[in-house]
Amino acid sequence: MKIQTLAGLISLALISTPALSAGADDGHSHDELAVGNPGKAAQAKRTIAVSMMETEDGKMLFDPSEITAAQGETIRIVIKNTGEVDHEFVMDGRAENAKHKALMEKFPEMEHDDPNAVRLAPGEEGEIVWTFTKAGEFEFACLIPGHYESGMHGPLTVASK
Ligand SMILES: [Cu+2]
Repeated sequence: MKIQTLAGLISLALISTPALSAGADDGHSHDELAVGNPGKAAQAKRTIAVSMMETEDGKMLFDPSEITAAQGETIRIVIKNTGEVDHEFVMDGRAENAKHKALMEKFPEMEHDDPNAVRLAPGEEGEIVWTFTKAGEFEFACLIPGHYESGMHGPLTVASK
């Protein structure tokens, strides 16, 4: 069985738990995440370039190491894997990332196609256009097993209007 989305996997794995994201039970589409929604490229007035890499001393990093957005802002995030192993960029709440990370450890082969995430092979580039609809403290991370612990996470702050 191939599970296409994280939401699908979570619903299978955690049927009895309450909704994971704030958007799940408040009348919005279930695709809406606490961190916001996919945005329209035409509305993006700012681009943030993010690199993902390993260092010679065994760390794994994002550059920049933190991201700040304004509530309501649409940003084009261009992500490049300049390292030598696969990496991913996932934006979510810290608790949601921790759950997702635990699932990745349990199901290392899991494939997902979530709008708030991109997985890239070495040398690849991808992008996410995102509208940060809600203010708060979120996180971007690589949830491939071992990478978070090696340094691949950073704060994503959405400042209220
Ligand atoms: Cu990684």
